[in-house]
Amino acid sequence: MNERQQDLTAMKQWLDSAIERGAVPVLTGSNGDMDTIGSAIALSSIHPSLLACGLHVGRVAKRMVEDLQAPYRKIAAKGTAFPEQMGGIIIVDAAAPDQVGIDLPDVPRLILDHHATNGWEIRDGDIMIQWDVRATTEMIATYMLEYAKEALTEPVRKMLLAGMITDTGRFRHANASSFSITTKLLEDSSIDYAEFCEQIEREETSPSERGSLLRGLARSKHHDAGPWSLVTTYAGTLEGRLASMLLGTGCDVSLVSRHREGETRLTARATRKATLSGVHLGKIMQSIAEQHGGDGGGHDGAAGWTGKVDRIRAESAFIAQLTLQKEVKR
Ligand SMILES: [Mn+2]
Repeated sequence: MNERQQDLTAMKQWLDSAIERGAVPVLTGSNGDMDTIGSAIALSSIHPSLLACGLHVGRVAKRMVEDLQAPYRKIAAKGTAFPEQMGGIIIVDAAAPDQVGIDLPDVPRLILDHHATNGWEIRDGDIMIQWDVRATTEMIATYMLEYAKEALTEPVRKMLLAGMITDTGRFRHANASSFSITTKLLEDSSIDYAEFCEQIEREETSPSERGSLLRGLARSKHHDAGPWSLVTTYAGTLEGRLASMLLGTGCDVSLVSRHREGETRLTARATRKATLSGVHLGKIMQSIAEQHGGDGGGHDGAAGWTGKVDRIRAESAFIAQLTLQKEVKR
């Protein structure tokens, strides 16, 4: 048995015994992106004791949940009333406890994640499955194709596909295994892939958000950070989308910062060429957290940090860390 199959077996055993003990909430990461929401909803379809829930549902995920009438419960940050008889809790696509945004009840945990860095502490009865894949929905789909094929209805397949499509940036950052799982999800279904992609992309930008994106673009600046070319700007909203747009200028790395109510947030993106040449944004954000406090981490090509220092200091810390990343000749 290879390592992944061992993980799937361990996951099956954890799930079976947790379900036997009682209700099992499936918690999403607090960013509420399509990958975390899609993962939770798809996994919850396996058994009635599982319930997808979380603090926040992002824009794309919100529309998908509405369109597909998917069961998902929004919970509050404080005073969540969990079921009395709980068999355990599952956390999907969150790199650390604080990325869930609520105080976790003291029950066994199953942590499913694909982030390169993570801040989870594994206690007795907990298991963590962390794969180097492009989306958490890829992990859930792999599990379901093996152990819960009957639950792979068309809406569930769409939830899984949507997570894959968004986390791979419409397959621009895909790899062989994400293509393979995508193919398996499309097979034996009547999903029209192109139409489904359009449905996801019909993400509307309000006039005020468009204004914010345009101002962010107008404020952007180029820096040389050691061997890397960097474009930075600041914006009040849609930082991830702005950071991706900035990569279109041909730089290696983009950084969007935002300051609100005493808190600074950094959002960075790197090209595939840059990550293959040695840039790891998740590690950069982690070092910023070590030096300046706050929380940081993520993937090699997409990562974030949140903390209390002002925007300019946070930006300088990022530039300093990026400058230290050595270029690997390929
Ligand atoms: Mn993800």
